[in-house]
Amino acid sequence: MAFPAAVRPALAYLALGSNLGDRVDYLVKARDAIGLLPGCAVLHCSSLFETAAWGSAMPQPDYLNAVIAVETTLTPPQLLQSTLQIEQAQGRMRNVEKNAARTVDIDLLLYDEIIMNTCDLVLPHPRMHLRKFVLQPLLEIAPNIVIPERGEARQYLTHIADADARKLSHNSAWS
Ligand code: PH2
Ligand code: MG
Ligand code: MG
Repeated sequence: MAFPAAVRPALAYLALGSNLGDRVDYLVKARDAIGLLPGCAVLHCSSLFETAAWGSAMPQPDYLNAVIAVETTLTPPQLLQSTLQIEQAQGRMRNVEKNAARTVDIDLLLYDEIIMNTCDLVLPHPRMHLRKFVLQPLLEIAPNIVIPERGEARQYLTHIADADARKLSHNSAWS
């Protein structure tokens, strides 16, 4: 009897951020919703890191940021669509100004070693190596991670002038 080939899951890294409302609650709900997607399992969660809002002309509340490692059989576009739906379900407003404060933001950083560049999705995330709020949590759960076509993620940390993200030690389980 012939069996269909097993689908080898991919390993994706996703960045989560929130700087509005109950930030921990939004991040926990986002992570849990990602874990409930078909063919997805959350393998690792970084600590929560508190970070100054980057890239906004007006003052904004600080962010909580984290990175999670997700095993998935969804394709990159399917995973993107699913994360956009989760953001929307959690009250994320789009079509406001760039870098506006948000209840929750879910960004695809890496998907195996895939390199892609479409109008909806660029992998690896084109700015991930420039942001401490991404690299610090990512390196906590994947210290040797390599960014395709860029090299070891850890080498980029030393070049970034942003203030360090502050790791929240009392909240490593996020609850
Ligand atoms: N996300 C942004 C813009 N600025 N700043 C911090 N500290 N953390 C973020 O996640 C963040 C940001 C756009 O997605
Ligand atoms: Mg973002
Ligand atoms: Mg985003």
